[in-house]
Amino acid sequence: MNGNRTFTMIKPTSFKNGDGGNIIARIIGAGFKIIALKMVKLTPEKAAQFYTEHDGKPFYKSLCSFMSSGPVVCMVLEKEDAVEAYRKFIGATNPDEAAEGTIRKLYGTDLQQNAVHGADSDESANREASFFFSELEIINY
Ligand code: IDP
Ligand code: MG
Repeated sequence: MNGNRTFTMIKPTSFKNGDGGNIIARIIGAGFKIIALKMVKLTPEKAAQFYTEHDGKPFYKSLCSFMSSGPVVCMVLEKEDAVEAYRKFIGATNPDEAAEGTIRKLYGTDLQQNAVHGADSDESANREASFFFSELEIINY
């Protein structure tokens, strides 16, 4: 059975551009319940820790530098089959390949600045939620 929680971040450029509010409104409109939310500015080291699975890939350093270039908005979301539903909602990694109406298609500008992060498995969702939030900060309705 799939879990009902996922983790997401609004990436620095989308927040800087003023798209944060619209993205959050769309997330809520699509039926995801926000059960944790905070804004943080990562250091390059913290970003590297968060994206450790990509260590060694050609885009790793640039990704960590980008993700620490400004504030990100972190959220834990609840919905049935949350991870899969959210990945579908945000669209493909590359905004050019993302389906019409998805967050990355609407707000992403290139492969790196693709508007939002979305966890890729229940295991990642749990790890990523714990990376940013304590138990007290995740609301149990
Ligand atoms: P995902 O965000 O759809 O799960 P991942 O493959 O996990 O995609 O990559 C993490 C992030 O790294 C992407 O969201 C994107 O910002 C960036 N990224 C992935 N592949 C490339 C690339 O080939 N060039 C530049 N940035 C990339
Ligand atoms: Mg990923």
